[in-house]
Amino acid sequence: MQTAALVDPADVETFRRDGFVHLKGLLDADEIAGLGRAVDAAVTVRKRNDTRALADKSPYEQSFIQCQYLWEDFPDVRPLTFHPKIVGAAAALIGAEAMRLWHDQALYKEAGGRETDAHQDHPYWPINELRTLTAWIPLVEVDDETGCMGYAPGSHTGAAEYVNIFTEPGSGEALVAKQKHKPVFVPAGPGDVLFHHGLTVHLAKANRSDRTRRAYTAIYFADGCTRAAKGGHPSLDREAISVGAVIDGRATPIAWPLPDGRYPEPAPWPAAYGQSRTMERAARMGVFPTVGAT
Ligand SMILES: O=C(O)CCC(=O)C(=O)O
Repeated sequence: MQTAALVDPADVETFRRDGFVHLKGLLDADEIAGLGRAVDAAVTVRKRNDTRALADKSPYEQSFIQCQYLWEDFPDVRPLTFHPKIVGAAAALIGAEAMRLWHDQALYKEAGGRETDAHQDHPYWPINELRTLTAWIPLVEVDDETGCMGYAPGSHTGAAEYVNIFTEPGSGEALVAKQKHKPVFVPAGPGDVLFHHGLTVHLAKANRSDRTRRAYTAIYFADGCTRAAKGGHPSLDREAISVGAVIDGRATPIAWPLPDGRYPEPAPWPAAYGQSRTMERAARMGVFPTVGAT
């Protein structure tokens, strides 16, 4: 049985008060460098069919290259997605005995990439309970120039609001304007992990540098959460989780503590996904694994 990563009680308090916390040096620099190479290799393969220049992408895609569920088709990424220090810290922050993975993703903001519009994550997810959080893991130094994250302190205690950052660039501004506190921008480097609650209002600066801002994120939720009525989501629909049911499918495995200390095995993506135009395009563009890839 793995033991909980030691998280300073002051950090837990900060997370619960502000809705985000910066854990500096949680991972060893050499270890994160190796894991970063595994993510790079995965992103290169996933994006092999996407030859578009930044200017030819949609505004949403100009915020970052997004590759989700990387742990499934790239086993070398699993030690990062299921890192006991990261998921153990997530459990301590949210106050859970066991955590499940919602999904992981690389978010690479290209040189010249636009800002990430402000939003809350939870409204995108059909999960009833608010026991969700994201680990945002920089693979390079990330600052004002390259596109660091910003969080509105205390916003996780406010109302949930859906912001359509996918097709309405700039739509996050109204959400920021409603917050009691302005976003605090947080430079961070390899080895650090930033955690934010599913309801925390957050955004990221544009990348004004000539380098890619490489970041990797994983979203976790407390074991026992249930499916909400709103919308669909591959993390649920692939495993036919019905509304109101506990979310316990193979797409959302226990991430901490790892049963028998072993990484979970992914489930194949249903063939129906390959037939949906939207999903087929997402797989071709590298956002999702291709059907039959795992
Ligand atoms: O990396 C970014 O630019 C945005 C990240 C984000 O929105 C998230 O992790 O929820």
